[in-house]
Amino acid sequence: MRLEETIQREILEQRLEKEMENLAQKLFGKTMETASDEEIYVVLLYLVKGLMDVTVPNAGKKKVYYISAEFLIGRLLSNNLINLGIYDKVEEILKGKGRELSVIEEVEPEPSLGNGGLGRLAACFMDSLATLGLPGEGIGLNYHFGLFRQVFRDNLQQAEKNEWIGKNSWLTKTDIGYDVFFGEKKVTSRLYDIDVVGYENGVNKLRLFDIESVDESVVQEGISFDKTDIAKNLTLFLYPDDSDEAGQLLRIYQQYFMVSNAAQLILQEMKEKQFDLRRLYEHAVIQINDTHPSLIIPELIRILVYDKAFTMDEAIEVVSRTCAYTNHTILAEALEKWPLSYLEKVVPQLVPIIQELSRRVAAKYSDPKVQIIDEKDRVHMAHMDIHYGFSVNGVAAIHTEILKNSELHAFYRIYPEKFNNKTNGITFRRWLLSCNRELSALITETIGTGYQRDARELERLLSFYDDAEFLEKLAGVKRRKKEELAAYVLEKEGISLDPDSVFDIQIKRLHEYKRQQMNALYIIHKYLEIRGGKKPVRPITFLFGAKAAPAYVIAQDIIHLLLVLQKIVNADPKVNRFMKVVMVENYNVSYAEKLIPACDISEQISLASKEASGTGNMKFMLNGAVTLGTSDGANVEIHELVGDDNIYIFGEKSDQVISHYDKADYVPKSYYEKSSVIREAVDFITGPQALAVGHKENLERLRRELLCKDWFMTLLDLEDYIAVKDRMLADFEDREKWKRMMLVNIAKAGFFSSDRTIAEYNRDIWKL
Ligand code: 26V
Repeated sequence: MRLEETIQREILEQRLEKEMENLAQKLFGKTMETASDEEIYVVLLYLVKGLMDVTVPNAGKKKVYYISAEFLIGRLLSNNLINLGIYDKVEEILKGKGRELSVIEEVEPEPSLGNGGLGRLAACFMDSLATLGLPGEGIGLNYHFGLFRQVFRDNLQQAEKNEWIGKNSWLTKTDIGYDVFFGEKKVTSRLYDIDVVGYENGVNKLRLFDIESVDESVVQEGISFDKTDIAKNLTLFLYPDDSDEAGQLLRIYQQYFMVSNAAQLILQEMKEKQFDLRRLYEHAVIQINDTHPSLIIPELIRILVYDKAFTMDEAIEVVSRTCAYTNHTILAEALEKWPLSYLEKVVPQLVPIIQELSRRVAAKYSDPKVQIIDEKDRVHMAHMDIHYGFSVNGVAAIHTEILKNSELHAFYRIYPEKFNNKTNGITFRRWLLSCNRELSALITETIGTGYQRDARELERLLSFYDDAEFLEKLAGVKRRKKEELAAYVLEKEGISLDPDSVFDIQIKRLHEYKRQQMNALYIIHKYLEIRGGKKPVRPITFLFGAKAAPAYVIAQDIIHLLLVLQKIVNADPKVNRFMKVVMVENYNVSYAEKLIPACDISEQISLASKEASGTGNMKFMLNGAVTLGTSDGANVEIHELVGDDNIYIFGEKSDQVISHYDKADYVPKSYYEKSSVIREAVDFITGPQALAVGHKENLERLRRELLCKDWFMTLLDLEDYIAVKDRMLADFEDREKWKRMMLVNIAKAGFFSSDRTIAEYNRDIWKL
């Protein structure tokens, strides 16, 4: 820091305390000592917003617009304090007034504007863009309730609405708004901004569109509501249940609303800056985050042709040079294909454009696999992105290879130059500095602060591989985080945990391909072993956190099984000294921030080829957990980085799995019949103990699914999973070996900083 900056910082720090007192007085007529926790939170909110207001915006000749239906930003207070460089000072000032910053942080409602990985990635990218000083904006929707709040009743998941926008929030209402037409129907939007401040750098904006006519009172029980009244419900929820036609239509309404606003915002900015629209691509790059914003392509073409006098050829050329597409999944059910008739109903003005785009493709390529409109009159959104964008990227090395060699092979043959890989990353500000202050303090004390700017510097920790004192401190931090989590779980879930047990954690969206059910079968297996007299050397704590889409029946059944196991295991006096099961309620970003630092075993057990990347796997390794995983997504790159000795890999490889699908030769029943271990575990699901606690219908359906379908091949990998997990638990007892594994995982995590990912996007795609 230069002298000038040091002086400025001192002045700022002296003013902070005064400013906080002033705000408390002005807003509540109280002092910092007498204000409530909620009031102090509001004081800090105003303080931070004020500071961000006077921070220099990142600027440049070209800007990236990251359009995404989800930005799972989580709570913002502590991150903003860290990025502004005032966390420690504010904590100290509060301490002087007898207050705890960690307590105040808990007051903040969490904005859950995402389902999982894709939305959380977008939030990490916002942080890294700002930190790298790159001009960029996120564009999305201001969902009033975000993702549902999960409550457990009768061992089943119930969904409730999740309010997060209070009188005081991070949102700043702007005077920007646009008319958006759905055919003849018109709604008027309103833009809200959230400032995103970089780590000791400038600010960018997250721009969330809303409509003022939204009526929160149309939500009846749980999260059900009349899906047809767009003016009232358009931005109420994130991805409402789309199992029926009304739900799917609402989703198209949301998508078009998002991109129409985005297009108008971008074009207005071009006009204000007097940029030549014919060179749009020199000033703007639009990153299409999965296919939810894909309608931006026909919408921009429509505006350029009808309002700006471009020919169709010219409009297509300009738009294609501006838009880039990221693929986040190969799951067929998640690849959007909208019936043309739905688009006719919602956005008839786009239909002729989409038809023209499709005609041009059909005239050039006869392969049915690459058509935009298929023979059933469905519009393949990803296909439109690939033909009419300049870049297609996957999110981990193996995922991009699968795109090129199988899922999108027909496209790869046409456009090999468009395909590129951008392995995901996470922001170390949230997933290390903020959620694990003890670990970051230890790292700083050991190798200095350089790693906070350049995450690769974490590798310097490797020189402490044989340093018993350092390894002991590392284990001490883990122990402390496990104690903290145990206290929190006791308070929230009413279950007491033993911090000396192994903490085995699987937290992620509930989906069959992620195979929480395989972990459940392991738990049953362990339970039966213990009942049979084979006790583990050390108790094991199995922790889960997961929400399931309300319409996803088998996912609900898996949650039910986990809750039933929780009841059975924790109540069994013969067993509960040796194992505990906890499915935490309402898993979200804030809960993740408590679970991840406390983890020993990171469960990343998706069926190989199905998890595009995963990002939880990165957060866990960064916090010193060891991965138990399949060769899938970013696990493959973690494996390459840490080497065979510091990770536990099991299960069939992705090419074997893909070949099972091609040949249709996987028969779960044969695995059941061959192995008594598998049989006993599967049969337990509908055995007398489970039925005494759970519901017959759910449990029978789940067992039948595993035996007769098992689309994601749980039984295929189960025996290998059990063997490798048992070996891992045995290795945990070699404490010196385990601490070294922790060290190597932390030291090698630098590659997974989203600063690296964003630098690569910029180098290869955006060129800002
Ligand atoms: C979407 C849907 C929507 C409708 C019904 C079922 C379904 C199932 C899956 C999805 C996934 C949407 C895409 C997604 O979230 N992908 C995740 O993106 C992360 C960030 O790149 C990545 O780490 C995860 O592996 C990937 O699953």
